[in-house]
Amino acid sequence: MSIMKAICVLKGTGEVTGTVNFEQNGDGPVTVRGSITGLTPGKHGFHVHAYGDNTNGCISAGPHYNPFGKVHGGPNDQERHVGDLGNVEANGNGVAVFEMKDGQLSLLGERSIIGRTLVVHEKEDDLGKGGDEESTRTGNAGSRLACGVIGIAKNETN
Ligand SMILES: [Cu+2]
Ligand SMILES: [Zn+2]
Repeated sequence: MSIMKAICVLKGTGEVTGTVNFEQNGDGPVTVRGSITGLTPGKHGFHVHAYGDNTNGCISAGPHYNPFGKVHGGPNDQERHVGDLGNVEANGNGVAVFEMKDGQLSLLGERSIIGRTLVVHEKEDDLGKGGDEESTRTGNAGSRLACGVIGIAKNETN
């Protein structure tokens, strides 16, 4: 089995910065580990967005990555965008340290997330359960605080 690794450095127009590492063994689930600083305490929506375009900042990354034409959801839902990673939670100092394992992300093949944009949001993602139309598209996660294009990281085989 080969291990594929990817990395993303998050930056925005404000204080929020972070680094996120991705790792996939063969075609298994992707482990996502990272830390983000400069957040307000509490939960913040966290997604892979469709495009690796930051021309006009994080907004150019487009909507959540959704190759199967599904409705927005949470990471543990069947009905979700591939890019829906739920929330990261910042402590009282505004620091979020997290590790998650996701079975829908891939670093390989035609639905690889490499070259797409990772975004952390202003507000909590309601995971599609907010009861309004925006909830089924974005989870009402608000503005995009910081983002970065997911790139190939150094590993054993490259
Ligand atoms: Cu997002
Ligand atoms: Zn979504």
